[in-house]
Amino acid sequence: MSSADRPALTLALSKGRIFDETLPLLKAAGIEVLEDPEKSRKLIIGTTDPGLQVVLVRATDVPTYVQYGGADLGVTGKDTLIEHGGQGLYQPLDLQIAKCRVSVAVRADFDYAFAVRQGSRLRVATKYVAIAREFFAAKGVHVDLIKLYGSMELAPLTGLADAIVDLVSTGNTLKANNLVEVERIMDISSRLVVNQAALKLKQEPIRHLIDVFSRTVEATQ
Ligand code: PRT
Ligand code: MG
Repeated sequence: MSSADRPALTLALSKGRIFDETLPLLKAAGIEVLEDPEKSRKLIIGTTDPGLQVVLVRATDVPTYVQYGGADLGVTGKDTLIEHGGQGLYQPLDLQIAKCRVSVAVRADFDYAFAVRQGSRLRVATKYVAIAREFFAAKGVHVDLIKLYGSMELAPLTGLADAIVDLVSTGNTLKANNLVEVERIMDISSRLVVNQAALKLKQEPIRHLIDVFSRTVEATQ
């Protein structure tokens, strides 16, 4: 495909809840995605709008794609955005989707309040190192952070860590692993992020999408 044939806008989404919860916003803009990512192996999906295509990337890669212009826009969790740092990204809109919270959790038999009162050094396993570092520093708690890429719930059960910092939505995963939520660090939802250069060069179609999305978000709150 020559660049002249390429759709004007590329939107980066991750499979799963972000993709699923972005669909209604696109629909409100009169746009339908032409393929189901759970069934197709394609990573670039067309839409009913010839001016817009969707690229499927790992959730943690969405900010990176948009930062470097691999995509013009993307939808990403505030958690992922904080860890990325947000460089090169314009963040015009909280889409109020894929909501959850970042929390501290420990084994049900671990006395977290006591450990904190004692000034003990805590071993904390997490994928969210920036969020955890900032939170415990503000609290004046000394921590050794252990970076993990998934299955954080396992860390306190195996003795790898005293506590985890992880996303919680229903709390069922914690409960199933005999963990309890002891602190709520912040509420999370997903944001629209836009490449700063694209915003200047493709102002009209991007502004249009932002407008429709923001009206739809407002109408559903
Ligand atoms: O799964 P993968 O490793 O590919 O990447 P990812 O986990 O980063 O992506 P994905 O699609 O799972 O999450 C994308 C974004 O969705 C996150 O960055 C959050 O902003 C948002 N989100 C909302 C969540 C949840 N809710 C959520 N519940 N992301 C993850 N979870 C996890 C949670 O950590 C727990 O392990 O889902 C599990 C179930 O949660 P409970 O509390 O309902 O049991
Ligand atoms: Mg996941």
